Amino acid sequence: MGDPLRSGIIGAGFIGSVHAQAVRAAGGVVAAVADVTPEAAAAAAVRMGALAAAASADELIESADVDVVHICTPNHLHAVLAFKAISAGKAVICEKPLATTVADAEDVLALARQKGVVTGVPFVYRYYQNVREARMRVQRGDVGQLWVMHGSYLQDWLSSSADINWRVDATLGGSSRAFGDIGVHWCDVVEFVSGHRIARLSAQIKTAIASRQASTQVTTEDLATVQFQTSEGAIGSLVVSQVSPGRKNRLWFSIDGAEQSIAFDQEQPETLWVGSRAGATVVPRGITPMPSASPLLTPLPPGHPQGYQDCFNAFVGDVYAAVQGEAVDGLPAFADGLRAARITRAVLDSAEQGQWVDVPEDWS
Ligand code: SOE
Repeated sequence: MGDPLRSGIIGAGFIGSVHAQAVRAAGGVVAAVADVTPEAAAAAAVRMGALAAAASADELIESADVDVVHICTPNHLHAVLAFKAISAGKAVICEKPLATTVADAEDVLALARQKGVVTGVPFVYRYYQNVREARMRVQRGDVGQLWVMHGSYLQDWLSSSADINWRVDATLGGSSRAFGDIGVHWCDVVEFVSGHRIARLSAQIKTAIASRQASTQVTTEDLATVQFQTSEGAIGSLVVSQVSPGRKNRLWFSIDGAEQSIAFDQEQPETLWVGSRAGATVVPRGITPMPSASPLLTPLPPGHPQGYQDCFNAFVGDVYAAVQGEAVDGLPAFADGLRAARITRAVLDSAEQGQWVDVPEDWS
């Protein structure tokens, strides 16, 4: 084992702290934190247990003490900071969306490939052990020919007009909010499990709450519904909402095929539902041996619940393993960030034009 990797975290909100814990779980060191002001960074460094506070994001990126840059800022800064970090030769973990436009996401991915740096985008729902179990079962052929994939991703933290967040403002969050923030997670995990690609879609979007607190007219959507076709011949549908009272972080999907249906609920991740004509089984996490799976995916024995932070830890562990030259299966990287940007663009275009839209295929 070499020296521990040293991370620099830009942005010290809720998700920045999740990254800091994951860095430590991966055996790394939180070397520096940057935030909106040097004072905020100094306070965050204490709170997050970082070795130093950087005066600015630029200083952190240029620091010789930082190997991996974690971008945890509001969305409009993602691409510009990723560009700088890649140019400085750093490995980069960038929160989603990788960029608020497809063109920027393409440019950032192209530069990362040119410079040969390791990248990651935290589509962390891939790291639930039962998501890997579902993927293995689909790959093994248990589900048979896949016919339909359906589900939803529902939250309620923006369901009152008193709720406000920078994501609501398109200049900070990007032109899509509910779909760009959480709909892309659903698409990523369902494509990951099924192996299918969303090829065409028809979407509608709605801003349920037109003004929030003193904020002027809200332009970003609270709701999206999407129906789609995959390039492998299945069909599907998805409901996305950040205004569904009582739904906290309910990502749920079902993939139904000729032999079985298989369903996963992010809020009940210890079990996987597997149905057939003969009956249904609730499969506990961790009972199927998966010899090739990384130990990061199985942090604790069955019956000791795996949670969101565990998934994040496993994701960062995979990025750090890749930086150290290990081959990693299923790591969500900048190509997946570009894929999400393209699907988001297609959703907005379809909703605006009132027609079906193709999603560009390339996601290699
Ligand atoms: C807020 O909607 C949020 O924190 C997202 O940004 C995350 O990606 C999602 O995992 C949980 O909800």
